[in-house]
Amino acid sequence: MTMKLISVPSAPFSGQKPGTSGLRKKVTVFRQPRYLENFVQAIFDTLSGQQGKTLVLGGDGRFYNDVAIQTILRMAAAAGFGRVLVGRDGILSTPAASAVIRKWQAFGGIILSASHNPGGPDGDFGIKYNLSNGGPANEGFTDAVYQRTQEISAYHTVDAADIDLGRIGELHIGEMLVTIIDPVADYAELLESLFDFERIAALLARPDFRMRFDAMHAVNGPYAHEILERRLGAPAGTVVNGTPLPDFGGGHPDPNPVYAAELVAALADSRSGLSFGAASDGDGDRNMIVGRDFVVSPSDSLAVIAANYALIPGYASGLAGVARSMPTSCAVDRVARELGIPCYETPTGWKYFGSLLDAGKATICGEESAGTGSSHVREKDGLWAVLYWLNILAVRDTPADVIVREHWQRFGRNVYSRHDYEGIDTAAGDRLMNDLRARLPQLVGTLCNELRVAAADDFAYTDPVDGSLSERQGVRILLEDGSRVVFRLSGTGTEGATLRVYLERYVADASQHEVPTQEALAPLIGLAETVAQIAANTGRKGPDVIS
Ligand code: VG1
Ligand code: CO
Repeated sequence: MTMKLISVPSAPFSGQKPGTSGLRKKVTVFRQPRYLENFVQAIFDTLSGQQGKTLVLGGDGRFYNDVAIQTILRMAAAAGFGRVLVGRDGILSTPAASAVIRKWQAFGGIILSASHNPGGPDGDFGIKYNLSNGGPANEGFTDAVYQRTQEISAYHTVDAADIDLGRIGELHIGEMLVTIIDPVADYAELLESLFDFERIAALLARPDFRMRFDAMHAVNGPYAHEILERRLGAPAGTVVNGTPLPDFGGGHPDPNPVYAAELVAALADSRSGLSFGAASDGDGDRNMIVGRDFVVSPSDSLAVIAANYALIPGYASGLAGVARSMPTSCAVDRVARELGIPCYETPTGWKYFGSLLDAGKATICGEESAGTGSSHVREKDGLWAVLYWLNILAVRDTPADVIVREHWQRFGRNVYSRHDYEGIDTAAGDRLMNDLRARLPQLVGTLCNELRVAAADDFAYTDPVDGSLSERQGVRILLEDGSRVVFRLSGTGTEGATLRVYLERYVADASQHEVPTQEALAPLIGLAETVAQIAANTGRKGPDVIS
């Protein structure tokens, strides 16, 4: 059946520039006529060779997901794709989309998500393109898409009605085949191939082990129900907030101590009987690991995961290397040194890990923002991290907090925290960063808040595989004692600017490991204020979120 092609005249919108992870804007912005269409057309115009190929399509189920999916299906038909694999009801978590692209050797994929940002008619929406390796398109591609959005004069679609995505099966839009797939199956099968499910199941069956997984009303609900409760036999009720809602129940689906406070409180209350807690974000790629009265810092989690590779079937043969984003703590560097493997330091954002993973240079990657993952896909993976931890717990028969404390004893503790100032004035954020950049050369060698500055720069990264250069990736102030403070502006927000201040201090002395994090970091917090004049520049007395 051939279908009528329609070209709709359009004109550029300003600001369609992808950030750390795709284009994120308010739903109200995306709902403007031609806004989504322009961006999708710019992606398709930037591609070449998609004729007859397979596209993967799905999203985190947030408000507008359903409308956007139907629009993109019609545009994919007009762009000449031969087939689209779409998750039932338009659902695919970010790591599941990556798994599906890889398994079915698709040409690429479109993921609809604004991740941890709130959803709903007044919330956020987002869209990004992933390449055939299953990973987010690199900067070269996203820059080209942006260029294209600035010169677009029409978008192309076909004359077809919405299709029913509620049932697994095959349909056509014109000549293009639409295959509606179970969003969980391929992903669950992949995780099952990496971890010791029998041993994890035995742990979950123990009367003295009780787990809670908080899906935060976001996309991982169905994944966690299937994997934790059905395949691994965890008792019903292990997964809470497990039904995805278009507005995530009005919350921020961001698994940190502030937005997942309920889970943290439950693990701190001995009457709950819980021994292990975990959560994931809007699109299922971030994770939080909580022991009894103990939130595991994501940077520590990455280090523990790397150090315990030999216990995990999928990794026991060895790690090629590890990689972390620049602001992530150096805890994993110490593990890499001991294992005698390379440790790569990349800019913030998962797209920078892709080339290292593809080239076989790194096996495990992580970010301080609660993202951990491996070469099994090309995205960070929330449930993967949770299963990895469960596998460690099952083999070592040791509570999570003790595992981290023992890790500190062995490697020392990289005390770490991130302070976020959300929704500050954009001009104020830019001014703060520009002032800081201008003063970097003068800072070196000076005594600042009684700490001597050894080096100060704006992080630049040259990809060791393709040689591409990424500049202005965060201002670093490195102190003589090995501590550091990093400043950068978020690239995922949709309102004003968000300033992130990353603080790290290495403490070898085990008798100091239990000093509360913010107390241990107090001199650095003071230094950050002195150097960047945060209060004066932003008008804020303190951070909105401390993680
Ligand atoms: C944040 C995190 C970054 C992460 C990105 C996407 O970016 O800091 O580590 O890769 O979100 O994660 P930014 O630019 O706001 O600091 V997700 O789970 O929002 O796709
Ligand atoms: Co996410």
